[in-house]
Amino acid sequence: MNILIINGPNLNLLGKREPHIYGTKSLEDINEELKKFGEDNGVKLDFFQSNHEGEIIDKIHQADVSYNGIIINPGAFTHYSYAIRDAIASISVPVIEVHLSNIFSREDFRHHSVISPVVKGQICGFGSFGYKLAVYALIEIIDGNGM
Ligand code: CA2
Repeated sequence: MNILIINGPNLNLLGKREPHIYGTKSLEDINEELKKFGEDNGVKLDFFQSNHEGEIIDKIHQADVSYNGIIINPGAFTHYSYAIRDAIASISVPVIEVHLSNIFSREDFRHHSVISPVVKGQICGFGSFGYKLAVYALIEIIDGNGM
């Protein structure tokens, strides 16, 4: 089973600023931990981060033929990128949306996700553990256990 984890803009700065919101781990630390978690659960995880909307869209299109599922934290694109939403809506593989922070306990503009209506589900507020929860959920979905 192959799963792609996509992180959007500014998430390459994790661990460097705003640790009270996003934690102290760098994206490299998180990905390293997730890679091992994937191996322990029989899943090969690949990682992609970009600060550019078009690159994220290209990756989503490519992933439709090369992966069994996608986990995406679209960063601030969550709140306004109809282009990323359309890209997700155009593919067949299941997608799960993850946010490190609880977007509903923050500023009003973060309460709305234009991505949520076109994904299988959203996980937010559990820090980097949310990516592991998403891997568990995708395993259930891909194995056809009725989610
Ligand atoms: O909680 C999340 O995971 C977010 O997707 C993170 C986005 C934010 O715009 C969303 O509303 C919620 C921002 C990521 C910015 O990451 C930084 C990390 C370290 C320092 C500065 C920004």
